[in-house]
Amino acid sequence: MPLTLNNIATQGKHGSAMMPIIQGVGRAAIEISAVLRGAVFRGALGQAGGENVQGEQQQLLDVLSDEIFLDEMRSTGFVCAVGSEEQEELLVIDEYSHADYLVLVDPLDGSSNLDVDGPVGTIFSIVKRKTANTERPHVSDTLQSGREVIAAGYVLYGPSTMLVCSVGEGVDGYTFNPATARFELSHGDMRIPASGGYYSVNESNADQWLDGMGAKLEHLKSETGLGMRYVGAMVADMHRTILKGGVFLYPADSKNKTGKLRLLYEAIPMGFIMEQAGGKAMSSGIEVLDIQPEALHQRVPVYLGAGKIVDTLLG
Ligand code: P6P
Repeated sequence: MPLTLNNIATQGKHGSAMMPIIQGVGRAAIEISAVLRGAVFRGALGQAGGENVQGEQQQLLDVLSDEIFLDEMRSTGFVCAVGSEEQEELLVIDEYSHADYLVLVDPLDGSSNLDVDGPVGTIFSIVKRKTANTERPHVSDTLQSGREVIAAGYVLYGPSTMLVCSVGEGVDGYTFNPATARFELSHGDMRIPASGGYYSVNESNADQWLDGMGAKLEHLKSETGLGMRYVGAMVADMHRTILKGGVFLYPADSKNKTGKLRLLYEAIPMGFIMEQAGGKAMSSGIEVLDIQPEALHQRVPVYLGAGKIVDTLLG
């Protein structure tokens, strides 16, 4: 009998509390996957016409994925608020504003890949509120370092739909099985290889990188001979890095002086997963999970991969 997301309840001291929320993520993933696969027939590809809080062109599917995710978090009954890449402010779930947990989410990561049928993903992390349950959840509840994350993970919408997650007891990958209409354990105890794999970066930015990253990357390439792969969707690049080895990086550059990727719903959840998979998660001179967040949509540079390779890169 294959293990399903119910397996999460057996993992560590947080598993039983996290299972219903991650099952909600799984329901959202199934709905989003179905929407993505039929989007072209409903004219749902393309831009929504507005910009998100990041100043990026919102895709129609960004908006729809955000709505689906929020609705499934509401249906768990255990989530009091959601911080989303697509929403400027914290979204309080009024009917459950007394609940214990908040979820940070990038509902549709890499959505610029959609109109070329490339892989995209959902990235999430779960934290316990700091405010009393009798109070209204506040954005300060989300400003917790990665060391306080209870669970995190991602969904990869590729040839198959995978949900990869951790409650602090290692990393497990579940693949959606169309025959049974549920996620089933397919990649138990995912661990990043210590050597080999690829370096993964948008190298077209190299002449704009800060912190001497151009020379550092050339040093890594000469020391390791690693090949390069880059999809342009963090979830896909990170998933390959965990399975095949290497390093994913997005340095600060002259356009994005504090980095492009968002701390709360990209760097921290992916850093949590990378550390749980035996890898290293660095930002500028500090481990990602040690950064004290100051704002919901704060950006940071990231260097995520096998420990020795990250150390060779950063020196
Ligand atoms: P670039 C997608 O927009 C995203 O937030 C990540 O998923 C991805 O790693 C990165 O930005 C890609 O950025 O500048 O290479 O297109």
